[in-house]
Amino acid sequence: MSDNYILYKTMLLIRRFEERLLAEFSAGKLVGTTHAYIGQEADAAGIFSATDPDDVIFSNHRCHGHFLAYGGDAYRLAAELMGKATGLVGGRGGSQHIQWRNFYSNGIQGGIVPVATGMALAEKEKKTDKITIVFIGDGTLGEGVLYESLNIASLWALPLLVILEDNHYAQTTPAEKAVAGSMPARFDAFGLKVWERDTTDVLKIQSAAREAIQHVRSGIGPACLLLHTYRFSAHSKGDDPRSAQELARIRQFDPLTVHARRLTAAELEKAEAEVTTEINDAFLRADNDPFPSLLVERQTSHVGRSTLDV
Ligand SMILES: Cc1ncc(C[n+]2csc(CCOP(=O)(O)OP(=O)(O)O)c2C)c(N)n1
Ligand SMILES: [Mg+2]
Repeated sequence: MSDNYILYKTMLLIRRFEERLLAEFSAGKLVGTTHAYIGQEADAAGIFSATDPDDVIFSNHRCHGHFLAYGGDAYRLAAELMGKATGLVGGRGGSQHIQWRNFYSNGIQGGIVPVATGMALAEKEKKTDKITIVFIGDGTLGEGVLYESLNIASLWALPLLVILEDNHYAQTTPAEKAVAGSMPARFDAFGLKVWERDTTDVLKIQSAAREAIQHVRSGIGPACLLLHTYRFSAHSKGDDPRSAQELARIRQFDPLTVHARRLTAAELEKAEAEVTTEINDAFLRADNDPFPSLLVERQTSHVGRSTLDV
């Protein structure tokens, strides 16, 4: 299989997973809310084609695309989103709080950045060559803890790569109403080298990611990969202030269409068939799985035991 095919299939898997997820949400099958990655697929596919399997990943509330591109299992993710016992974290984390191998996500904006910085310090102390990658959005540039973390990461030359996905909105607030000055200057001020790309072409993102990752892995210090992108769906469910014209305009940058030109018709058909089977199997299996038992948890937890003893 060619690299172009793998990149396309990764993006298609994310797209079809998220489309199915939105349908399942509307059918009342999901627990909690969900944030779809539709439109941003080239970021995840490009970045994770450039990482090492042992690198440590911290994702945010919009984590499904990152997780699938990391190599995560669509079935275990679907089960988690449905609150099933077979989910990634036993059905307790839902859409925003998942963990598998070296992949962690957290829904508190910016909250995961100091944790990622600490993980980068740990790996440096252990003298591994793992780097730590943390994903944030443009709206998270307003969180002060980001800058405390950048300061320490730079002073201590930590192997931390901050990936800023600027999709131009934080929920319903356009970035120009929330972010003063220049985005790259905020990282430059702390001495981080910045790779900035305004593209939905997965190959361009892959090559920028390779450079930024190589820089961080070499031990020079932290860096930032700033990717301007577009999200096509609402922030979570139904909260979308954008006009039909704006949505039509950004749809022209669909990363799947951009990359599809590099594949044959037979390859496109094959990718679609394989992904459809994988998604159907994942959701069908997850739907049939049991919910976790609350009773078992009460009897085995400390609080549960003392309550029962009283
Ligand atoms: C500390 C904190 N404040 C508010 C929220 C609610 N919230 C969830 S996502 C979001 C917008 C995030 O925007 P951005 O960082 O640009 O990421 P995007 O959703 O665009 O991917 C907000 C306000 C939160 N999760 N955490
Ligand atoms: Mg945003």
